[in-house]
Formats: sequence, C-alpha cells, structure tokens
Amino acid sequence: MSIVYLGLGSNLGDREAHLREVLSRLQEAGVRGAALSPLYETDPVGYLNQPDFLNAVCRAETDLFPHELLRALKAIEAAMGRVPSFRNAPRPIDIDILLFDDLVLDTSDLVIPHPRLAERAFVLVPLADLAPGLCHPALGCTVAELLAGVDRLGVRPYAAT
Ligand code: PH2
Ligand code: MG
Ligand code: MG
Repeated sequence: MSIVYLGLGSNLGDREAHLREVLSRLQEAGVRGAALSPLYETDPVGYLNQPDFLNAVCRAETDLFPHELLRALKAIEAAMGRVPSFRNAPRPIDIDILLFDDLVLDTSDLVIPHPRLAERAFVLVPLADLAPGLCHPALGCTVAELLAGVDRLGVRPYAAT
C-alpha cells in the first residue's frame, strides 16, 4: 500500500462541489481513505486571464502503481467534464500526483514529485496543513521548509459551505 498526496484545483462551475466529488470518485477507483485539506481560493498562476481557483490537497492510500493511478485520475478528470485544452487553461477539475510514498520518478508522461511543487504556494499551503513535516524525497527538505520559501500572497482561506 502506498500513501499519495494529490493536488486538486478547479476554476469552472461549482468549484467546491467538484473538489468534493473527487473524493467519492477516488474511492470507486481504488484510492482509499481520502482526506481533504482545507480549501483555498487562489489567484491563477501561469495563465492569468481566467477565474480564481479553488485548491486543496488530498491524502489517500492506494495499491495502484504510479502510472495506473495517473490513468485513473485522467479518467476522473474526463468523467467530470474536463476537455483537452491549452496548458494552464481553465478547467472544472485538475488532479495532480504531488507525492507517491518517497518515490522519485522521471518519465515522459509522469514526474514524481510534481515538478512545480516547490514553487507553488497554492499547493504548499494545503499540503502543509496535512503534512508539514513530510520530506520532499528529491529536495531533502520538509513541506514546511518549502512553504517558508514561497510568497503565499494570492492564497486565501476559503470558508467551505
Ligand atoms: N493550476 C495550473 C496553473 N495555474 N493556478 C492556481 N491558482 N491553481 C491551480 O490549480 C493552477 C494554477 C496548472 O495545473
Ligand atoms: Mg496542475
Ligand atoms: Mg494536471
């Protein structure tokens, strides 16, 4: 069994409902015990001319191999209405593998830990809520230490309904 941390983001439609729907869909896909961090409303990063995001991080357990998990997450994204578009485009749901045990993997279609994890406050803030002492297996420092190195302006607590 592996412990995985997933980054969730939504900026189209009912963003909060989309984040919560992921949890039940993960369960059906063999990703168990999903626990969701607090939610954050965040300014878009990368492509700026789009609605604000709702972001969160989910911790879960799975027996899937990394590429099996990737395939399952892509299927959930598609089932929830995500259509192929340009990089950083608005989307009803994005589910990224952030960490997979202490695995370091670099393949053409999957890089773990997530390559932009250390620079993204919208990922590090909710990840630090769940696991501040977790060690980044490639950088050798904790999530809390990574968070201390980024600007967290643009990441605002969201009052869940
Ligand atoms: N995801 C991106 C690009 N930019 N910005 C925010 N605030 N939240 C995201 O989830 C996000 C983003 C690419 O996946
Ligand atoms: Mg993403
Ligand atoms: Mg993605």
